[in-house]
Amino acid sequence: MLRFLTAGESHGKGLVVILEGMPAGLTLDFDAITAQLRRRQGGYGRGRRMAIESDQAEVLSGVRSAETIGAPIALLIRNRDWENWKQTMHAEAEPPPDAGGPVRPVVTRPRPGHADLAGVLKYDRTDIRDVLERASARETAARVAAGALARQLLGHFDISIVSHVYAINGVGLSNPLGVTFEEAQAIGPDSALRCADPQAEAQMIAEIDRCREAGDTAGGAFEVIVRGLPVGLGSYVQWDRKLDGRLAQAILSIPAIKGVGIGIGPGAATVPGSRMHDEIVPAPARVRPPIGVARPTNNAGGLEGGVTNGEDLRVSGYMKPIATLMKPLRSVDLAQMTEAPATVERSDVCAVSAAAVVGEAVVSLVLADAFLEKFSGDSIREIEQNFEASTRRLRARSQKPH
Ligand code: EPS
Repeated sequence: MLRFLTAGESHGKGLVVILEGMPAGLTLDFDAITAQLRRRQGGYGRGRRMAIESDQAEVLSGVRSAETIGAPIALLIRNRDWENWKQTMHAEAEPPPDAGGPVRPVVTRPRPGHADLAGVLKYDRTDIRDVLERASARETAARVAAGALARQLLGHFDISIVSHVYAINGVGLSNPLGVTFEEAQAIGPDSALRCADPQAEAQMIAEIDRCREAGDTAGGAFEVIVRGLPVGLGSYVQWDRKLDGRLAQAILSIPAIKGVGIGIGPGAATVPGSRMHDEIVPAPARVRPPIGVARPTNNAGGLEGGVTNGEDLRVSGYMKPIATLMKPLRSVDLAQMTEAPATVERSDVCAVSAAAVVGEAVVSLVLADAFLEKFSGDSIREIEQNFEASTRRLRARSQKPH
């Protein structure tokens, strides 16, 4: 229903995303796209690159007078750093006459943990730069821009997406489910790490400082929480329609993410059924979702059978430490086939808070796709009618028989 492709290198001219399947008639807020891009750029532990970039998405197509027209929406995010990379990254056979920046040497020493080695072997390249430029997490800016549009579609139906970072290198909160939607929503735009608990955040910041001083890097964990989802997105009837599987693919496609959890996540393997499953109790006054029942707990994270059940959706992502270490690990110089320290490039020490924002974006894209599947229509008006009819049906069946 909703699909997208991105293009662009980290130090190329810019990033492009084409999003297809957005219905016509949605009024877009361009400032809200910029706000999401800014959120992704922030966070304690980011490197000097983020001081250079000030990401902004130019809308190239699919929108007229701030309203979607049903056509593919193309967005362009220019790389400000391009000016310093023209000599190295020009597309033409020869550098253009105005080419700025130094001519950078060929990169031949792959970083353990990066796509460097597998990439040069797969694509038969000699310069690792041909790999690292596209494998770079800079690409996630394009996904955040597309995700900001998906978020606006969901927001039209009162669905809200938030996130919080809860651990860095194992330091922080042990149970993300203890953080409520409201607490995650209250995290301000200037928050250093986007953690809901100030004490835990101070410890996490100290851990990043410790890593930076040691020439090391840090990974961590975040959780995305979604409120207001209708019941019945996704399906159990076929493997590729299960919403938990689709969300897992989206989260694992974020660079450096090595694990994903839904609700209690891997903890589900450690508790008996009586402590795992969320009991069902009558909730006659509940307006949304209009199903007449609620759950005192939400270990399932809002999904049962791969279908949304009306509770908050809770999806966590586990990020490995950044692969560029200032104190490099052992590697091999592929030009000489001799032992050599891995390449050291300007990089981040920790980017978990950025990954959380990317997590929100990819979750928004998957949910908007599932939403359009269930309430499908070419225009917002058509989708509204389908959504309202479904809500009426659910409300009617949740009434007590007289
Ligand atoms: C990245 C390395 C750093 C990060 C970059 C991802 O960039 P640079 O090599 O220019 O210092 O800052 O992330 C971004 C540019 C971004 O927008 O998130 C890497 O090697 O993946």
